[in-house]
Amino acid sequence: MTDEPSDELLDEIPPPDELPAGHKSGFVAVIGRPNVGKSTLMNAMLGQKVAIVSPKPQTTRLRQLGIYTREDAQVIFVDTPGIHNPRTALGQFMVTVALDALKDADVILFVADLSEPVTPEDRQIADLVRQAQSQTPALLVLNKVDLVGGPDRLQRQVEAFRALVPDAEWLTTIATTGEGAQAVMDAIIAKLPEGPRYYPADQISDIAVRDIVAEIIREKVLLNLEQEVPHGVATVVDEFKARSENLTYISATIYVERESHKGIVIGKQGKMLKTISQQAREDIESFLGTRVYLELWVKVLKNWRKDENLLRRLGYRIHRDV
Ligand SMILES: Nc1nc2c(ncn2[C@@H]2O[C@H](COP(=O)(O)OP(=O)(O)OP(=O)(O)O)[C@@H](O)[C@H]2O)c(=O)[nH]1
Ligand SMILES: [Mg+2]
Repeated sequence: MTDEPSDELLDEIPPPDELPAGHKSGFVAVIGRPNVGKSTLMNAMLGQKVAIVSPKPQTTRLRQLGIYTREDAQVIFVDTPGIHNPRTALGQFMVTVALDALKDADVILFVADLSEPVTPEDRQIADLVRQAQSQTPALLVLNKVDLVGGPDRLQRQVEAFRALVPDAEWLTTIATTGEGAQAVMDAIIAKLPEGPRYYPADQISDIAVRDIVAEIIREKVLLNLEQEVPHGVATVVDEFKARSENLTYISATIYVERESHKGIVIGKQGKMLKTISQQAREDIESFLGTRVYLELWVKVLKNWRKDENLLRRLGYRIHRDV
């Protein structure tokens, strides 16, 4: 036995120099308008929670990889922020992130919410997908089938969405239960080109552990607070220390845009912050596999969403290889 679990995992999958003939790999851009279930679907296909999820639109802000490795294939999902008409520098950044992922993709996964009527945003995204299709195969995933209603509406909805990208293969899913996720994975692998394993077999994401921790804290803010506040919230982990094998000390800051929002996040006698902290700590503990001592601070950073310098300071940067 070794204390490094990665070694055990690697034992099950052959090393890169012994990949079977015909090994497939590539990048899958997961795109769609906000709140359709892109991150939930990616987590379902990976069988692990890599990306945070919430009922509020514009939950995902950063491009985030979810890496799935099996013996004969490696699928690298690129979860992206929902494509929408941006009103702030943050929104503009998020849409750029999504469009960049589309350019580099080997397969496009266009996710739509089958329970809602087709929106202008769905049409805009469909235009992009159709343009890309001459070079990149696309799959249309019709999610939230459980919320559609009777068979007549189901058929009408499927037809309306299929008409957006008539040449794309389509599938239906319930991302929250994982129904249909395996079929989507199989359809993706069938479309991937042959290629090497780009990432080690035990790597599930490209985002640093402390950034995942910051995202978990932001998820709890999103889940507990009403519409206006969470969209102006950014979270940063300031300190992350293993105090012992079994205890991790984490200090993090929740940035808000206004003084009044600070009071809301803290709540009466600190109650709201306590709830956020408890829920975050539980998730971080199961993610890290250690006990966690979590210290949270709330600070005001006026109008950070409109300020490009502050955006960069908070980690919202476009990464370009060239
Ligand atoms: N009933 C139902 N709810 C779903 C399904 N898939 C996702 N949801 C819910 O829809 C909400 C949005 O899910 P997300 O995965 O955060 O959506 P997203 O497309 O990543 O959203 P952004 O990151 O904001 O672009 C969450 O509350 C999910 O639990 C589904 O198949 N059925
Ligand atoms: Mg998301």
